[in-house]
Amino acid sequence: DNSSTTPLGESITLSRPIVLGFSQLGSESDWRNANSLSIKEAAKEAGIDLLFENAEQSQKKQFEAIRYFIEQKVDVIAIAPVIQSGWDSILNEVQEAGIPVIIVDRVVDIEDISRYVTFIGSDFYEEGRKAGKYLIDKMAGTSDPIGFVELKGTAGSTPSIERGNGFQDTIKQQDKFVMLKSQYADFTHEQGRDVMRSILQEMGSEIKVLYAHNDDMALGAIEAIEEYGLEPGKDIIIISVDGTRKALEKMIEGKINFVVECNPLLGPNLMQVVNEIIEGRTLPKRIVTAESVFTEVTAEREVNNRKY
Ligand code: GZL
Repeated sequence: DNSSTTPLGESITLSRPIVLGFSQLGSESDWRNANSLSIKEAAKEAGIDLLFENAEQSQKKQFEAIRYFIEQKVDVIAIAPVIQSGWDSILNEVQEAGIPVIIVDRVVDIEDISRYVTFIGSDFYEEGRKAGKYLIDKMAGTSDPIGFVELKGTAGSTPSIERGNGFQDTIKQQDKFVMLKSQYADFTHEQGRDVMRSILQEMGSEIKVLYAHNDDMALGAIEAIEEYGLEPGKDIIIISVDGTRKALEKMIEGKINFVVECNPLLGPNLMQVVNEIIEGRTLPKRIVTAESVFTEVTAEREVNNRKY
């Protein structure tokens, strides 16, 4: 059985499975779908009853899901917040209901961080830095101006903000890199393709590099680049983030040059934290997920291991 701590710190004993309400932000990408599957599988493994609500990238729907969890008197609420802002009042409501909160994947910008127990997610700034360092190494031999395009993820989301900052901070040390365009494409394949199509119409021949904040947008952009008549991975160097199977397959075809891994398999970590909260344990405020990078060489070895 499980013991849970009430806001007053007393411990009570649960003689039933723990109930976790999880507000998932959407199903916009392969990464997101792998993340959802990992959480569902891990809940089953752990014997935790999971109430799973998909907000289809709507913060308003996330609020509705969270109010539903409060009504259902779940034991713990986990949230993957679509954007960083706007969370203070809903988290005050959860606090008043006495339900502990775990933030997953992306970050919330709130006044009082005591509103959540811990944040489990990647260091997106570091992911951006890894992408920038690769580009600096790749272009070390030339001093000619290098025009690049950036496809950004969901506006106001932690991965988009931080992957942008990490990348720009790293390459701005060399003024040969010229940002031609930096546009949002919301982490989706379709918007990656459509936004890249219009950028190519405007300045196709000047583009030497594409930095996409996730694989789905990179894969969409590759379609647009090939339609336009250029060779992705050769005429335009392509750098992406996530490390999905589809991206590694494109890398093996030579159409993507570098992929920074962003690990979606947060399920087991999340369930561990849920159990520890119910047991009344104290937790670190931040749990960083382990991740690496992929090059043409490692893609070959890794591609068949990818679960997503
Ligand atoms: C990153 C996650 C991002 C992925 C995208 O942790 O929030 O959202 O990089 C996904 O693929 O859409």
